[in-house]
Amino acid sequence: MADEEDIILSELDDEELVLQMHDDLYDGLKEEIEEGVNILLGRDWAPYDVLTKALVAGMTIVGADFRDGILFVPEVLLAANAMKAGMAILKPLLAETGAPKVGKMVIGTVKGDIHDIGKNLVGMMMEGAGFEVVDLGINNPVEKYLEALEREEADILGMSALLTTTMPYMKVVIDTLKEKGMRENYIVLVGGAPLNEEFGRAIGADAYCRDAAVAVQTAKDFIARKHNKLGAG
Ligand code: B1M
Repeated sequence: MADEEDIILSELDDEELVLQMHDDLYDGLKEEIEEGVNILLGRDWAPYDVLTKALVAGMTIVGADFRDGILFVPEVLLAANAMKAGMAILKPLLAETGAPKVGKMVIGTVKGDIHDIGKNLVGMMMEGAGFEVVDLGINNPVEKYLEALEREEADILGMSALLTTTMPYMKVVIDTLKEKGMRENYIVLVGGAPLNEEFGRAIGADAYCRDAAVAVQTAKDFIARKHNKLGAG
């Protein structure tokens, strides 16, 4: 049987290559992931398909084995780094050039939470759809969100949380916006693996977004409604 070193990625067909990329992501092989992404792009794959079918699907496998105690933090970090390297190649391709900006979003992962892959992906897809994105990074306290929203005159606040222990912090941010009389100034979208629609409603967000594509569509819908309202008023 061929061992890992014998595999020449460019000689695999698309299906084999995608499966191999899932393995390489699992093993945290950054250079192989970069090579795989470039090969698929060279075969005229749409950047979004490379992202979802090769990278995000691979990360789902990593997630399951992390949950089941088969993989541990150091391995998952390596996988995350490989994923980010692949995403970096796709980023400029997902971003439309010269499109008029349709709105501005401030996005960040909430306090206590350092997961940023999903948030980065949402940011990339939003930029690709013509939004201006201000990325606050990870571990954001409420003050940082509020300060950025005002400074940037943003339309949308996006919050990400990947832990059941950090998702309640989204309510802290929304409640503070309400206390300061700022809530109505912003469209608040939330996302992250442990959330659901019910949670989004319960904390007073405008919408829960299951994934990056839904985030883009939801943002577009809300911005269109905002413009209609302004036009009517
Ligand atoms: Co952590 N981790 N992790 N982790 N990690 C999870 C979340 C976990 C579910 C794994 C598991 O047990 N199966 C589990 C949480 C369990 C729970 O809360 N119930 C967990 C845990 C426990 C932990 C630690 C506590 C582990 C430890 O230290 N013992 C620790 C916490 C650190 C902290 O934050 N304080 C920790 C650490 C880490 C790493 C650092 C090793 C690494 C993060 C690296 C990084 O992000 N730079 C990591 C990773 C990679 C994961 C998993 C495996 C993958 C997350 C990911 O990137 N997914 C994850 C397992 C899982 O989620 N299944 C896990 C891919 C990404 C594309 O999907 O982030 O869901 P996702 O984003 C999607 C949607 O959710 C949505 O769109 C995105 C794209 O489609 N979305 C939004 C996300 N944010 C949005 C914002 C929006 C809209 C949509 O705004 C508008």
